[in-house]
Amino acid sequence: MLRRAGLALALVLLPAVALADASEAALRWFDGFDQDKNGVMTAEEVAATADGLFDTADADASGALSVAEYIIDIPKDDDEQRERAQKRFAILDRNADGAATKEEFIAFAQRVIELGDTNVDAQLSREEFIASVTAEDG
Ligand SMILES: [Ca+2]
Ligand SMILES: [Ca+2]
Ligand SMILES: [Ca+2]
Repeated sequence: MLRRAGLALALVLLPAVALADASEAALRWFDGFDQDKNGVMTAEEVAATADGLFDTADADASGALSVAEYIIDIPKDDDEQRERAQKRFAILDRNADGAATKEEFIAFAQRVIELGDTNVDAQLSREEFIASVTAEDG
């Protein structure tokens, strides 16, 4: 359960992702966080990435993403993708106030690190990440 949650959590942070290439998208997601490209993702990198992402996606500079801002890259006629993205947004928006704050986003990404960090060094390596998103339940 926990291992599958890793992929689910990763996808929550990627609004516009087709399920078919989920693993590839998850790796892109990881590389996006690994800002110094050393193959390891840290909480510090998560926070820095969240800053950049919110600067880009937060169109009205409210300090939080609305569902409209979250799904902005998904074509308007792609109802299935929009519905999935809206479900992911609801997971991200933990207190369900209709706004995904940077704090909520960071808390989420940190959970991904914790779930995948099998050697408990407070860092998520690319190998740990791959293992956590590709593992099947036993
Ligand atoms: Ca890194
Ligand atoms: Ca919220
Ligand atoms: Ca680790």
